[in-house]
Amino acid sequence: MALFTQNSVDIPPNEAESKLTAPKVKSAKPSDMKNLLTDEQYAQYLSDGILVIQPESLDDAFHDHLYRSAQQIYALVENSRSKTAHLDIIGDSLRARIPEIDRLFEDPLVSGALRSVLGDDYVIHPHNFVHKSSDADQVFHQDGNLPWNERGHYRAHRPDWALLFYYPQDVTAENGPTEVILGTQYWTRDFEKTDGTWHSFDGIDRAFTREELANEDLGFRDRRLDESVASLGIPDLQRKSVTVPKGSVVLCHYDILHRGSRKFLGAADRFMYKFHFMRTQEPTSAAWQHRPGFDEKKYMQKLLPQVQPIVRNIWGWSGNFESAASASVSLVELKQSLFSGDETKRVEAAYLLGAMQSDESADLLLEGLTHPEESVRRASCYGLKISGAAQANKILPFVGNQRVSIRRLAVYALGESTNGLNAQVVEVVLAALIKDQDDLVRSNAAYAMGQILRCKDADFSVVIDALIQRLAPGVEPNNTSVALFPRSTVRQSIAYSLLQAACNHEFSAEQIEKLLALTLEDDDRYVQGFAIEITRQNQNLSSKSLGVLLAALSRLRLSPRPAELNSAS
Ligand SMILES: O=C(O)CCC(=O)C(=O)O
Ligand SMILES: [Fe+2]
Repeated sequence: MALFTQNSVDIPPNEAESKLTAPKVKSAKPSDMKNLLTDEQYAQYLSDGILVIQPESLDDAFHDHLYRSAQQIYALVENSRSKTAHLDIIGDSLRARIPEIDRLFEDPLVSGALRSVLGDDYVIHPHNFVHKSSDADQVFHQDGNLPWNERGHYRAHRPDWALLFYYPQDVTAENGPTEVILGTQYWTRDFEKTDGTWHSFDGIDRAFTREELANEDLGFRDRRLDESVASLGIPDLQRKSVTVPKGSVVLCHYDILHRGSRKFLGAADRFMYKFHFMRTQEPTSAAWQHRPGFDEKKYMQKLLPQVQPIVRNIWGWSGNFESAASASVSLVELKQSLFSGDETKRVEAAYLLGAMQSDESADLLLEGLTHPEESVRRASCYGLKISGAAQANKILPFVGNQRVSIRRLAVYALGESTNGLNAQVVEVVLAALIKDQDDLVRSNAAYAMGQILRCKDADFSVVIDALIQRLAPGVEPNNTSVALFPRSTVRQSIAYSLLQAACNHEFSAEQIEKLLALTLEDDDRYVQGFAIEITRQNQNLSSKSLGVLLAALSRLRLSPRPAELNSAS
């Protein structure tokens, strides 16, 4: 199995540099263009939320190796008594255990699709996992926007995130395919509890129990699953079982509703490797293979009708296109849909109102922001987010609202890169991030600041200093241990924000030194992972920083399993 004995030492330096993320190139070379998505594919992705890719550079031997590697990982789990095998063995160390896995991300079609969707300079998130099918079903859910089903921020409708699923074997109806519901990435369920805390998991039916999902009566399970989909109250939803050939990659909008379905008795295990990717740049032009003559209006009519206004808006944002005049629906009708429609109607109305960018439409959305129902407040927030820089100051007073559920949304609505030029917005979001008593306000403020920091035309050194300072021990203590992992949703959001900053602004050598000193000892592995990525993005590495990093590398590196052992098993 000489194929898999390659390790990072053999990789030429220019390739090694691109191992963690896409290469830092600003626009695709002509030879890469053919690997980017076409207009039709990108529009379809924004509508359906899913795209299937057959990597062209990987062969059966690679896929078989990845299949055996997954088997080995699960064999370790089965032989372990650890209650935290998901953290100790399976999660987050896949790239260290199986370094060849990066060849997947370097495949021209995979990287072309990632780049089309997330823009240049996208970055991999430190969380990853390999899932094994079982005879239990999963409920349809959206993955937590922080690992292990925690919550840091409202869901991003724009392609700021992507889920990459890789299947090292054929996926058939028998071995437990992933199932998705097309177009559901723009909708969600309420999560706020009356005591100020929140549900961390976004299953579509919170009453669905583990026992029910493993019930011997398969007909019962199927009926419960149908009921749970119906409970969304959205007509004409299309469920799709993702049966794909061995070696396929499925790129999904991060927030698409999906689930692992049961495997049939006696079927071989089905593995699915999962990785998260993040955008770091505000788009300035289309990152996909855009043809100027493409008739987007005509094509969009073929897409799922409920999501068309959202897709049109995101399309315009992604390509930095002049916004097309939206359909003329009266304010009265839009108000009616926003305040009393179902989730699809609310979100659609919010987008139509936001696209108007007028005082009247923004006032209506602000009224929605204080509505008694969470779903109306949330939809209004998405409308406000796209209402334009001129309306942003109207949102500011709501950051100081008495009701925590309004403050959480108000800070999120301000997370636009155009607001980087509005010193008042920056100041208010930073104050919320530091002073608000509510963890979800602070984490949403940190996330929103991340989007603001994508603005390249302002000096954010004071903000960057303040963010780094928030990572000092004891400032933002751990606030969750969902999945038996003590960590901080707020520190993770701050680290995300700093990564956005690092990809758009130069940090000083002192800022990197301080960041490393504060975070390499952080017991939240994602804060650590982000800190390394932030440092990697930076040119100003002092010898002190290099020393700290190399000391960490010598301490933390996972010793690879000898390749001969892999080929022997
Ligand atoms: O195994 C699968 O197909 C999906 C697993 C999944 O979505 C999850 O565990 O979050
Ligand atoms: Fe999931």
